[in-house]
Amino acid sequence: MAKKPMSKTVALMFVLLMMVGTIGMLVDAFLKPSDEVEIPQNRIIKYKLTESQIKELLKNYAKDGGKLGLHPDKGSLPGIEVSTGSLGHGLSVGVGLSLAAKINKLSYKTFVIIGDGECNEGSIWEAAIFASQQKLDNMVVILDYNHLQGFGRTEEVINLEPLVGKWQAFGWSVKQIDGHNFKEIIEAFEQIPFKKNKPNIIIANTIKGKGVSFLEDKLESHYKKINQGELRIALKELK
Ligand SMILES: Cc1ncc(C[n+]2csc(CCOP(=O)(O)OP(=O)(O)O)c2C)c(N)n1
Ligand SMILES: [Mg+2]
Repeated sequence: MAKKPMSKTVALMFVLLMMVGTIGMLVDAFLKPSDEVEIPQNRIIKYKLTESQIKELLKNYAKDGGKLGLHPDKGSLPGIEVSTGSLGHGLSVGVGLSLAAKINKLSYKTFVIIGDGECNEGSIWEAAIFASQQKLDNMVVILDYNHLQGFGRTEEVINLEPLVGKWQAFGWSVKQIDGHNFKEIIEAFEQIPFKKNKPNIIIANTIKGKGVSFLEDKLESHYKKINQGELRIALKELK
């Protein structure tokens, strides 16, 4: 038996993931401090990297043979349980894990972060229909609604509106929050499941690159590599 309090660190992790525009997937159990649940040991992500290991990873970032690729690669590093990065795949994997929890009567929840541009993928909607048919109220999606994707504004590429109505029509229980507000993030997590037998989606309204003046809400921030001078400015602005 493992006891797992919900922590602000976890919420911070989600915010950071959203800020850097990462589409990732985490499987874990979020519980009120008084709750207890049996979490399968192989689902608990435990790892800590030393400073020199981090430096080594960054030195070989996105290089042939490097462990830290542009997209998460299963097996390259501890904690990366599935390869994602091809938009639209993570949700299907997450839905499968949620279904497995139901079948095996395990109490973990599955959290999947998806982007608004990622919702252009048909596989997102296929997974969404399946999750509601299976009544996966242990499934939580956080949709990073920053209105930007790789090559344009979401409204101009493929407009998702009315977004709340779409997810509701697909059988999900929807909550909208300010994705930069810790209080709202934590409150939303604490209310899961929003409704019995319905999968949950948190639509997090965000601003891409928030906090860094030359990246904030800028299309070019997506593929931009910042230089040393810009790095100094960014770090100063984020303090
Ligand atoms: C199937 C697929 N098509 C295209 C890409 C290239 N691509 C990577 S990120 C991205 C934009 C994603 O936009 P969004 O989901 O809104 O994420 P954000 O950049 O806002 O974090 C694109 C088109 C990809 N990774 N996978
Ligand atoms: Mg986006």
